Amino acid sequence: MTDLSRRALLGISASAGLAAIVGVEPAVRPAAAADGPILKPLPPEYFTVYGSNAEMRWEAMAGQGYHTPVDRFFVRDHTRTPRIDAATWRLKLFGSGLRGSPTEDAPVTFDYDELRAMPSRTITAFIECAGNGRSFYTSQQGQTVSGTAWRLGAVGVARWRGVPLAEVLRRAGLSAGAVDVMPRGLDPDYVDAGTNHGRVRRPLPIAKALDDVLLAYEMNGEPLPPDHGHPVRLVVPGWIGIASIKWVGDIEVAAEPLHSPWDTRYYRMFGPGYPEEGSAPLTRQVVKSAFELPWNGTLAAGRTHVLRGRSWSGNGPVRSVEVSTDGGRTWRRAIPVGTAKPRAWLRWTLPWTPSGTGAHTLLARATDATGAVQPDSAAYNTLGYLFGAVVRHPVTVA
Ligand SMILES: Nc1nc2c(c(=O)[nH]1)N[C@H]1C(S)=C(S)[C@@H](COP(=O)(O)O)O[C@H]1N2
Ligand SMILES: [Mo]
Repeated sequence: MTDLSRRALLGISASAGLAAIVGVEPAVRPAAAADGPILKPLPPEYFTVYGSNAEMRWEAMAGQGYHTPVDRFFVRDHTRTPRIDAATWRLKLFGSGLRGSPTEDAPVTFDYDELRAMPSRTITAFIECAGNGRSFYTSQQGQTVSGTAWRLGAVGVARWRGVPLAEVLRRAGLSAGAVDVMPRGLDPDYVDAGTNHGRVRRPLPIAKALDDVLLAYEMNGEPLPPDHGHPVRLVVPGWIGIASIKWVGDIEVAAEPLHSPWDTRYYRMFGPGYPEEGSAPLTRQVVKSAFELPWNGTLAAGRTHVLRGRSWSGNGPVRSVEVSTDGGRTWRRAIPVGTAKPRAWLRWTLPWTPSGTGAHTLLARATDATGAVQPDSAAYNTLGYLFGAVVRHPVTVA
């Protein structure tokens, strides 16, 4: 039996069985046979697809406004996008960090309408995969790393509306002793090399949880789309994408430190120079820049082009950007477009009149408000996280 037909059979029998016994639609519907892992269209002019992950082509941001439209926002699914019915969905909170220590079997619950009725907040923030830029460890530094070979398109900036996580924790009875919260997704268990790691979940320290984290139900003014976490996801500004758990079903709140494979086995630095168990769990993203140009694209000779790009950092706003059009020999200050937002990017431009024809290398190097500047090379780690070095972007002038 093929994988597809097996999935189809399982899907049909599971839904028929549940409907017969319970008589209601389950909150998480089995995937239809025709669905790929990602549900939204992935046109090749906007995306490069790697299985259940889809990277935005940076030229798709050319001519766009500040935010990344949903139709070109990258998707990173450990397994596949579940279809979740907001009407039957419940958010469950439990654990030793809540008053009365409610258990997983008898949690505090909120439904979708209750969440939407709470005071809301809207923020503009990037979500970026910790592995964004991973392919450059190999192509620029000659190093072998494992994981999806992203270029720079595993990042997007959206306007997120939702309830501050702090508000929900307070209403659930947060106690003074809480140290960690652990949101968990409703997508299928993640199985890696024969090991079932369970549902995607990652602990978040209470200080960050109470600071600026959102339980978001809207993205760019629309209900959260299925691929980006419908009905509700976390948005953890400035932090690596895995912190922003999609399709949140429950949140454990604990008076002792929590762990999961996503803060022990993954999303730490491993390799030479790091302890056996890896670095501390990764939190903030590093400074990065990208041109709104195709990779290896062609620019017309003999005229002036306005180069455009965007730079961002998990430490705060980007302060300045320099651009080199001669492979890094000379640098010019890029012209900011609008103001840099603290949790998102700075747009910039620079006119360039190429001299001669042939291969050219464009570089952009940003400095953020903390003074952090993009280095020439990134610290090697076996899983290829946090590639923050200046990227050498090839173009042909013809
Ligand atoms: N439940 C769940 N949450 C998840 C993931 C996942 O596979 N399952 N992927 C994480 C990772 S690694 C990233 S980079 C972001 C990607 O968010 P996006 O797909 O909306 O761009 O979601 C995070 N949240
Ligand atoms: Mo990620």
